[in-house]
Amino acid sequence: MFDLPVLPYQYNALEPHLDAATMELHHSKHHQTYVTKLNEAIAKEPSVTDWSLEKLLTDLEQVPESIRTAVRNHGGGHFNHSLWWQILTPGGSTSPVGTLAEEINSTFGSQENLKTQIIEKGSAHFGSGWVWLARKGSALEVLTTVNQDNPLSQGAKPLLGIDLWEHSYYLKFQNRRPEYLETVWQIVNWNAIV
Ligand code: MN3
Repeated sequence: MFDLPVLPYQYNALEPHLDAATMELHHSKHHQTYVTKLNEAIAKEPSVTDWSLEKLLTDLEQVPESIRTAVRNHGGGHFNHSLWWQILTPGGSTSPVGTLAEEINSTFGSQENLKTQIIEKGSAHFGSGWVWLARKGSALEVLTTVNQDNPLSQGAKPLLGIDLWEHSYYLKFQNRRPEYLETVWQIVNWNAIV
């Protein structure tokens, strides 16, 4: 059984960047639905009931076909949103530090260049999905996935993910996805990203 995680802050804590109404709907309705539907799917296949969420997504091709699409969508939704709440913090935190800061500089040239890539790729992504900073082998990369797909299923480890679904920003930003991405960048919790 998977559970909806408790947010590490109040629904209004990310104001004025992300509004309380969006946060409450996103957590208590959207994320809860992913958890509920993931549990319904897992209940049908005892062979995977003791698998961790990471294993379900990493070894997605070994998940029984009868529930694979449900695990992909709702397991992905549960994992992605659990990470999402963790990588945000009121007012943002310090810039990347230590090894990650060095890796970002050597891969992208600067933290500013990483931000530019995230915003460009996130803005250009068609429809719903996520934009990621992920680690594949020893390399960092920026990529997008469709729907609730996760880099784990593509052999990469997600470090930072930004939700591109309209439910994440439409109440406040309407169609202005680049402005939303720029705003999210200001409240990233770099202390949570390793
Ligand atoms: Mn979402």
